[in-house]
Amino acid sequence: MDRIVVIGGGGHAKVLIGLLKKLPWNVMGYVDPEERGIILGVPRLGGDDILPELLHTYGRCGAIIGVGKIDASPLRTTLQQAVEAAGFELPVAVSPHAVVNDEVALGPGTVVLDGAVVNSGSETGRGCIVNTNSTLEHDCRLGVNVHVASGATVCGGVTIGANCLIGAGATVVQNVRICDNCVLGAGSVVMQDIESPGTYVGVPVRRAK
Ligand code: JB2
Repeated sequence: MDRIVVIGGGGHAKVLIGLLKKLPWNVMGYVDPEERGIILGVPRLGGDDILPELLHTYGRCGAIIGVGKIDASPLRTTLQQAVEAAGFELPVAVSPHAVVNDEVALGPGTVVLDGAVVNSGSETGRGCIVNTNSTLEHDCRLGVNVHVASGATVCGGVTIGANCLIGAGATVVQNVRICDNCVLGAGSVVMQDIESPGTYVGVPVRRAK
């Protein structure tokens, strides 16, 4: 069983640890600048400065970004690039309770959580989150660090740019294109292309800021 360390110790990390424990990984612990206590039986190993020592000790380790996102921040990508440059492997983690259909390509570090469906022909960039009970329909293209939050529905042929957050329960109708760095509010509905980075809310969406 391969060793893995979780980067971050908050809410998203807790969900990931729960998932990794069902998969053939030995979860060594999590790293976080703050002490978050034992999470589902998994200890804090220290801050990010301990990562080189882990590699030195164990030789081969995976890392997964447990810092989530509720905005268009590129932090997850920065963290992922840092651990990859340090020599950690970046697995894809798919819940045994998710469905990933044919001809799907998931970028390194992407996670697909319980109840999510990724339909045939879709691709994600590096470090995406396809969260609980969300749907990514056929032939979608996600850039790096996109979070499709719980219960969101992305219909067929949609393209979503880097760093976007598709809020919980949001719907993006078929063939729409959303540019980089957009945040879509919970429950919003996108029926037309979005061409400017920003925050969009409502049904159909309007720009909030
Ligand atoms: O540079 C960092 C760093 N920056 C923040 N390195 C490491 N190793 N950890 C970092 N963190 C840590 O991420 C914080 O100290 C904190 O413990 C954790 C963030 O936890 P929080 O619970 O605030 O958010 P989250 O990112 O885990 O979860 C958000 O995104 C998820 C996708 C939440 O809103 C969740 O509800 C959501 N499901």
